[in-house]
Amino acid sequence: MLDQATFELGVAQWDQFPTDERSEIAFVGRSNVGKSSLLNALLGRKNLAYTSKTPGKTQQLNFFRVDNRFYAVDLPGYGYAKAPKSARVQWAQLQDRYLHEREPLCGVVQLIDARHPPQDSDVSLMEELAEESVPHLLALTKADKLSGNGRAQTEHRMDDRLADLGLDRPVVLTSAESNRGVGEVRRWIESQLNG
Ligand SMILES: Nc1nc2c(ncn2[C@@H]2O[C@H](COP(=O)(O)OP(=O)(O)OP(=O)(O)O)[C@@H](O)[C@H]2O)c(=O)[nH]1
Ligand SMILES: [Mg+2]
Repeated sequence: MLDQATFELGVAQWDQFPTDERSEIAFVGRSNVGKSSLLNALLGRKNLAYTSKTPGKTQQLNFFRVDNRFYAVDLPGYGYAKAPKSARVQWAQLQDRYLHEREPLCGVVQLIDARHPPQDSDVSLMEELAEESVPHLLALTKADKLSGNGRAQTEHRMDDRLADLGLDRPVVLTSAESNRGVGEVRRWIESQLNG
């Protein structure tokens, strides 16, 4: 389960997506939230997806073929003010279209930094995903940076926010450093693939 992973291709525009109809699980979230790191942790690999301290590392939709069974798709982060505006607009449009129209997409893992309340851009993505029927998991990242109290607070805060929005979504506290929550996210992915 989630054993063999290889980089398949990077996609910068709509006509470059794979055509083999394997299921896809997408990883979305603000720039620097830890998408590429969580993906590596899930796949048990150190550096399959490139990570960086500097936001804006992932600049295209990167497809990783897992167990010859599905694609894990690492998306460029949103909310990164330093990238050229034209590039940001292009990523945003491609991400929107991908999340709304892509047939093989069978699950979206949305990452939010556990240390901060969800930002406006996080909430708008939550609302946008709610318009689609695609299953949606919230992964709160970098939980290793919080105390036990902080972790409990962040979970409550997310539950309250979801209740305000009238949404019911699974929430997992994760850390790519300590591997907290990684098994739980893996199981969620498995159940979307089997469902
Ligand atoms: N302490 C801690 N740091 C983390 C964790 N996950 C990621 N980081 C750090 O956060 C920074 C950004 O991680 P990335 O995985 O590159 O983030 P990303 O969301 O893919 O970023 P973009 O590709 O720029 O959108 C890196 O310095 C990581 O080492 C975590 O669970 N705990
Ligand atoms: Mg990345």
